[in-house]
Amino acid sequence: MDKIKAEPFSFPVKHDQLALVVIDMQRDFAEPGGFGASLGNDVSRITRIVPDVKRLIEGFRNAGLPIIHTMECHRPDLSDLPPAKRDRGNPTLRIGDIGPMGRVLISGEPGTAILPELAPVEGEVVIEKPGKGAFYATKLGEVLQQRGIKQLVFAGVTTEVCVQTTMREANDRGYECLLAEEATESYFAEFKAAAIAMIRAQGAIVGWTAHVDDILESIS
Ligand code: TIU
Repeated sequence: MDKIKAEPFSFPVKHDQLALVVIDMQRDFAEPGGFGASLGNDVSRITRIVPDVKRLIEGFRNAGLPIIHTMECHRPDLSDLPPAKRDRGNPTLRIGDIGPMGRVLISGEPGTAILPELAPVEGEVVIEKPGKGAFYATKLGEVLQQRGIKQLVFAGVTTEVCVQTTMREANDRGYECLLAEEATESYFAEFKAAAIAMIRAQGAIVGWTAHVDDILESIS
């Protein structure tokens, strides 16, 4: 059996069941004027991981392995936006408001798009999701089942919000999950470190973590 060097122990990779899931690498989380910035965050932390996310995407593309991109966003009529989500906190812009990149986190708006360097290509799955987790109110589970995918490598943002929520949802559904450490980021360095530590604690209670180089070496 092939293994990827990982923590807390090697990841038992099955190449015919493996896919990459890139979570929410959208302008709204990475550029000034978007949703992440409206919450008071330093968005430059997010742009720094783009080269590593890109390396991972290109590695999966070159290996002919499936890639799934997710986008956190809502319908223009806000029918999938619970008031409890819209009204939480004190952002400068709320979801659905008009900002410098169009309506914040609304499907089809310029700011909602995936960063151009990481844009999906034909044949890759794009899942629009109204929640932090990518399984809630989406077709992700069916897509994975139809394709026989049982192992997921995760990249994207933010580590402790949408990435970790989706990993927990996937773990409960029986998927083996591996987080690519350099290809995920948080607005808070200590939250990224804590999320990585809690995911792989207790014998990989939520999943494994590995370096991008070790993942790429295994699939090339
Ligand atoms: N994609 C994602 O993580 N959505 C967030 O709102 N993250 C924050 O950290 N705010």
